[in-house]
Amino acid sequence: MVVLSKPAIEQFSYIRNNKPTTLFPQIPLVDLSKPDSKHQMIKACEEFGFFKVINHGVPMEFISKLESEATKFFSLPFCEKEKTEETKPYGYGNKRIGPNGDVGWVEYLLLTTNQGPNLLRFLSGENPDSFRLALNNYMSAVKKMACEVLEMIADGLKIQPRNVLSKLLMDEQSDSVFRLNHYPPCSDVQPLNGSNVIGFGEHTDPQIISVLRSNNTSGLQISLRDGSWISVPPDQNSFFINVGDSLQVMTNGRFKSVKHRVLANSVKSRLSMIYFGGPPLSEKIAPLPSLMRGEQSLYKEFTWFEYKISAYNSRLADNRLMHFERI
Ligand code: GA4
Repeated sequence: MVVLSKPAIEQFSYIRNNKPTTLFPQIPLVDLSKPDSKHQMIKACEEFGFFKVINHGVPMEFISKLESEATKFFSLPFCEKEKTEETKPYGYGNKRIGPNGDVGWVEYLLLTTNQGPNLLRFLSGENPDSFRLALNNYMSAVKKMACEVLEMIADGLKIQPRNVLSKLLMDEQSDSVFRLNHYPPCSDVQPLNGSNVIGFGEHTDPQIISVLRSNNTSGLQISLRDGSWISVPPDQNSFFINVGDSLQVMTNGRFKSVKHRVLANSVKSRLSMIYFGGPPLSEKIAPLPSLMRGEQSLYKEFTWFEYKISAYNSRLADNRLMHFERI
């Protein structure tokens, strides 16, 4: 069993398992092979900023290969995993999330996606080539699916050209990132009665769109508009799509970036893989003109670089868009 390095229990936050206050709503489900999927996506992005996709076209062999490579990687001794530390924030991380004091019951590997042959050069372990191949195959397939989703969203919003959003992910300079999160079971930390240890604290994703897949372990929760939290039943054969802060701005607030968090499981390990589709650093993040119909922008103009700098000066749970809203 993998245990995270020296947990100082007081560092971790706990969440009381409060009973649901609202009727448990269904997580929106979008079948990518259905003709009306674009309309369902728009509705889900407006209501939840979150939905699940099936018939996604990502080959199962890519998914299971990466899952088994990642499992092997996280089972290595700490001193081996540590060797893959890169220039912050990239590489291997353990408990510490971001530079400003956030911690979670999690270890992870954070990678840039657009480094060509240089990609993952720092990976160590028993068979780094096979891990690299699995990562590259998975990331390309998931990026393709993310672009299809963004093109369907553009169609659903009746904006042209339909690649207005997907081209930002396809750009050679796109600042997209990829994250493997491993949440070991936390049986050695005694959860207070009826409470859970936080694996990854509440936050919104800064990018345009995030595509998440996990093994069959629960833990992911999303926050609804009324502030209540609902648990997302795990489904290892599907993907979950999150609206990020940048897409909230590009739709002038019509879509909301979804606040989410992960609770650690006391029995099972959770492994998740997340592709965060982001724009090039120099890209201006502003509402798409064709969506404005005479409206005022809710946001000041800023570049993705400026937003990223500000994000890395924030704590995980902060409302990062607040600084960019017009008063
Ligand atoms: C949240 C989404 C992605 O995991 C991430 C995270 C990043 C990090 O772990 O380095 C951040 C976090 C995330 C938002 C605020 C800042 C930056 C940690 C943190 C405290 C890779 C990202 O892009 O933003």
